Amino acid sequence: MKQIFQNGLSANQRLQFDDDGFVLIENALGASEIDNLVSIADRLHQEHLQRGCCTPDEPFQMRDIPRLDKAFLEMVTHPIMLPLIVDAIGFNIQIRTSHMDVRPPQSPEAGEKGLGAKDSFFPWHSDGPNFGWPQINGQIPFMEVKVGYYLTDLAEHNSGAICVARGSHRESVWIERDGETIVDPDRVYEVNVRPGTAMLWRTALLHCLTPNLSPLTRKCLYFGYTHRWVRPSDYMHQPPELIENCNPIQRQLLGELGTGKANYVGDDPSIQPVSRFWRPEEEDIPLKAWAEDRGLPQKSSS
Ligand SMILES: O=C(O)CCC(=O)C(=O)O
Repeated sequence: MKQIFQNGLSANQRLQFDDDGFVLIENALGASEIDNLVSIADRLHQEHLQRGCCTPDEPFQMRDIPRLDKAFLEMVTHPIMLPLIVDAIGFNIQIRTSHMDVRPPQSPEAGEKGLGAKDSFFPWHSDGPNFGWPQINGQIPFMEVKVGYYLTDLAEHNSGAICVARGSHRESVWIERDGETIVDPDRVYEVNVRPGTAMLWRTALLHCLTPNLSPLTRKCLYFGYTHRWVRPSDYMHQPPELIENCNPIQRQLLGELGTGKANYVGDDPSIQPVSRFWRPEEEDIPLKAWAEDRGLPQKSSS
């Protein structure tokens, strides 16, 4: 199947991103990209199994993944997804978090609790810091998008796919049923997709996982992009040897200013204190010119 390069979200994708809170991009990854990413995930998983850090039947996650392999670093600026990300949230962004998830098949008991129930293996939640994001009239402002890249087949019900509650970023989707508070089943979308599909989604959306009752181990990658003035959650600074080999856009997305080699924060004696995360100079924000070249908007969505 053909990979389609877009210069931003289409009108329908924009509507779905605003209303439902997510869009799916089929064939975001080509067959050889998928094979390469799966082999990296398998290698990292094997290394941890050999060190006894996890057992074969346990879910395995690694975070801050651009430092783990060059192919993961390159996913940060994936040519199909970056125009959509920048169109959705703007160019003044960086990676807040990233993770690789490997979820082996589970026993049937994992399916006995209600989907996303509090006592299930993966309850409904939206992503946020301890003590929560600020809220406006009960809603979380648009703080962040994530891209999920699905590397294995999740087309079947209960194959460990993520479920999102449509529209839960803009209104409550909780209802009472049989004495329990549940997410309205009409709002639940099980992301049953083929390998190579990507999902661009607002992390304010409620999400949970179906149990993996399939015979396949589920493998996927996530990259969360937030405004530059929010602190990353997976790192303070990336290792200098990683930054050294990055291009300027990768450096921006990995949270650095300028070349990443100097202290750019708070060192201007004429304006004290100053932070270039708030007041970026041209060299701090190469994604701005990149976005302008593509006619992408200057402002984030709401
Ligand atoms: O799809 C997954 O494995 C987990 C997704 C999730 O909870 C997240 O990215 O915050």
